Amino acid sequence: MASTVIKGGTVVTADLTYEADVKVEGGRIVEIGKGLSGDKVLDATGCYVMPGGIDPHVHLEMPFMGTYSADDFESGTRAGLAGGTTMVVDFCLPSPGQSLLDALSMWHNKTSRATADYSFHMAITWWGEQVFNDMETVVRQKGINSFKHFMAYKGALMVDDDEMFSSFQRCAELGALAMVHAENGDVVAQMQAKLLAEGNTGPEAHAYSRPAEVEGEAANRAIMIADMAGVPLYIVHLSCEQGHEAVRRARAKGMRVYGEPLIQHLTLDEAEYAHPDWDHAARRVMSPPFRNKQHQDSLWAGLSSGSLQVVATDHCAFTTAQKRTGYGDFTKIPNGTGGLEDRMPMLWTHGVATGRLTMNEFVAVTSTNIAKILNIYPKKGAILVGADADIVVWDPNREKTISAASQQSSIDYNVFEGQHVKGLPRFTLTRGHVAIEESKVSTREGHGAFVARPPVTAVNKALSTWKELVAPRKVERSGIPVTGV
Ligand code: DUC
Ligand code: ZN
Ligand code: ZN
Ligand code: ZN
Repeated sequence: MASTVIKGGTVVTADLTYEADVKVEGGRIVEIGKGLSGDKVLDATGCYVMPGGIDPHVHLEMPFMGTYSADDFESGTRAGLAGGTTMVVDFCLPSPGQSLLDALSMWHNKTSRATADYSFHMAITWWGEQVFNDMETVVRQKGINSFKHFMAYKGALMVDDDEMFSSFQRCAELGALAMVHAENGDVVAQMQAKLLAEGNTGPEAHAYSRPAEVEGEAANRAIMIADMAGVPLYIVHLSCEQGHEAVRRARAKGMRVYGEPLIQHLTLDEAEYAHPDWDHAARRVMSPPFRNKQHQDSLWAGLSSGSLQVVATDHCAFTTAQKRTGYGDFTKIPNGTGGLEDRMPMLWTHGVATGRLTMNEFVAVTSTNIAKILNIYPKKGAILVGADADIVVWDPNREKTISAASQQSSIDYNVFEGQHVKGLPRFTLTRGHVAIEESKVSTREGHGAFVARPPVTAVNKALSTWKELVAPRKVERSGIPVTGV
């Protein structure tokens, strides 16, 4: 079997920085040390050799708001690789009444051209005995250990508290992680109606309809419900101070609660929606919306202090033509922005180069932390002998200006257009295959494989002792209350 040696670089992991060569064979790391030789040599002089990024939050070819997100598993994973991301986790969304297993085979059918590894979270979009039963099969036989719940998108994907509590308890029994999109969908729906009635039809009204309080309330509610169910909770696209505070408080009490900011919320703000060009503003419509600097500072602080663990993208790209279907009614603008190619260069530029994050923290929040949370460490997220050779050779001096004209994503714009980034992959390897070499893209369609994730055993027990206390606390009484005393 031919071997490849990544030579002369500095290995950077979530906890160590050291000089070493890394030898890859058969898709795995087989040796780490000085002076290694192999059939092929990749020059990593001046570069950092890091675990490939994992983006745990993407929507590829997803049916949503009357259309499909524009990047599929081919263009999406290719965009990821170009930016140093070697694995993505997509969301399988059953339609109401559909079995989880049916939906899962539909999702697997989309992946034949994936160029990098992928996995799925399962969404709970309705509740019933079949869902309850399917969840066990999904965890025990299908390699999926996480279930996402939409607290927003009323009348479509949203579940209510009753359904969410049932599902959370089932997750706890099965050793699965509960995930939430935390926004109060009832409040959003009222605000949308009110804004439209007052003649606010433009994309700025999208942001007005989803203030930070809507997210903070839902995050707090989900955390309390997760605690009562005894399940670890992961809050996707956490965008505001209120949500972050809720996570911080829960963690301080001993709960396993995780928060995932997006690179978009860290680097773009609400002023985008005030842009005079309708297209410009609509292209940035996503949920939750971009926020102000106070929220951004809170998210950055969470990443450096460890109260927030993961940076993702929620990559859900729509073309300008798709966005325009919402002209005249902001509630019909397909929600979503891209970011797969730009997450790591933007985070490096705005995080590491500015001193907000160390290189090791960069690796932790782009790869290692989520590999641990999703129970795929150290197959993924590690530079260790035996780990998959998903590696990015990061050149801190390579620079570019982000532009739709040169991106991999199939949409016609980029929300980071014009941003200058310094810090880019020199090479990206997906299980040993060199998919990116400087600007040359040599991805292989179909190379990507499904990554199965075994159940986890962690539970939240900090506050949820109520379950054990119910029986012994029952008070026996005789007689019936007398009224009118
Ligand atoms: N938010 C988005 O902006 N797009 C996809 C789904 C979501 O929650
Ligand atoms: Zn969401
Ligand atoms: Zn513009
Ligand atoms: Zn999403």
